[in-house]
Amino acid sequence: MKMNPGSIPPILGNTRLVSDILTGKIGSEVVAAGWIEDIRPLGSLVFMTIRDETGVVQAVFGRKTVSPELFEEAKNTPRQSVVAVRGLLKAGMGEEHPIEIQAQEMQILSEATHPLPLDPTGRVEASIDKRLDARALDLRNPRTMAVFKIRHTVLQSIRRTLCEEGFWEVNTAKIIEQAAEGGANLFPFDYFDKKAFLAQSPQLYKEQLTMSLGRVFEIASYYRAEKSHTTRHLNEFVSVDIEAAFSEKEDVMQTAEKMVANAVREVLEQRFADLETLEHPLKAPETPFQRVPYSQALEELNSRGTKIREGDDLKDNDLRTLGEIHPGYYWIVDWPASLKPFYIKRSPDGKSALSFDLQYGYLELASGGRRVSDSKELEQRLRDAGLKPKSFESHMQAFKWGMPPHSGWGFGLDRFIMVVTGVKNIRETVIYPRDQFRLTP
Ligand code: AMO
Repeated sequence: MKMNPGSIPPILGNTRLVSDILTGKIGSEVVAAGWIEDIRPLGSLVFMTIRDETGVVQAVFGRKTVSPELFEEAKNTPRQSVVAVRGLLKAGMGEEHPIEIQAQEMQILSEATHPLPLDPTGRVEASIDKRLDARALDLRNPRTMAVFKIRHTVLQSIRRTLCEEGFWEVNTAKIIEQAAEGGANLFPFDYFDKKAFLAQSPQLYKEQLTMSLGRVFEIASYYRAEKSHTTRHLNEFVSVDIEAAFSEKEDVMQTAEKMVANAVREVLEQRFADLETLEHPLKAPETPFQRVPYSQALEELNSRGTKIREGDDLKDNDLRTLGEIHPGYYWIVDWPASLKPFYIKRSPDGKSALSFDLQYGYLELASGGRRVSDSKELEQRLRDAGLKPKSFESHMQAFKWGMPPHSGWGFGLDRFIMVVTGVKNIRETVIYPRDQFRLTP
């Protein structure tokens, strides 16, 4: 873009992206707009690094090439202020900045007020709580930004894979009257003259949709009123859910494997620099993932000294032990029917559930299975689970209108981002996480 000498044009559009400037022609005039990361006065020069979401560029202000006022301003503008700097591109002096801007003019667009709550360059480490309290500023830290750029790529990849596999993307209601996953962890609120709840999962809706759309997926936030204050639980989390008509559990397990493998491959291809920023040695997984029957998991645990019996659920410690034995992706399959929800179909002998959990080491990433699709069987399963079929009337009626056999799963996106980015706390994978103690920002 050609500019009148001595003026910075209105900063609009993408003409100012640092990534474009860094690939610009030596001698051309550019305007860099972003936040000041660093200012280093060195004799008759001031070096200012300007960062935006695409990278960092260095502007050099020379005592002899700019006015004395601008030279002083360049030295004294508070770090993290938003500025626009106009100048000519020239070859840089150091290795770190092979191209830099010989500054001619600067506009301060918004001055940062110091002291800031944290240092977004990451040189001074801050606790997760401090970072979350100042999340907008924390996102300027290249490490934090890398997590969310990777999350973006994962989401794009997941959508692409599921669309290629013939799934339709849908959006179902999040304000609901009836629990899908049992009543214990619902968030209730007043809905005009009724009581309503926030959805725990799209379970009932996605199953209903298989009778028309066949294969559906949804990526959305869900809400669970659990007081589990751990590094892998949130009260608002994002789940990728699929449901597929005329599918066995093995079919949808393969869909999950494809989705995971594609997402990791695309992150390796497209987000290499972000993985380097995070110092995370991500590796492409081999598919198929190992299938570990629940009974084998019990044997493995018992052989390691854990006393666990058929029918017991796997507790945190058990999953940690299993994670040591199986450090990557694996499935735990054929759970006892008593440990799985009413909508999961039982094996022909009635003992086990046609179900699976996808694990990454100790971390449960997904769960699902073949569903009950017969209305009488569903009614019985509700009663067995101590639930009232009457409360599920609107769901049950769909099962009388021709419900195909179907299978599906729910996949915790935030937990998967932990795996792909290597961060250890789920709060780092969500821009504005919600837990028992956090409602802001
Ligand atoms: P489930 O309750 O196992 O299954 O949830 C599916 C996946 O969602 C993730 N997840 C969570 N992530 C963060 N914080 C939480 N509090 C949280 N709760 C769950 C986990 C989990 O594996 N309707 C079934 C799925 C199905 O059968 O299709 C369901 O909701 O990664």
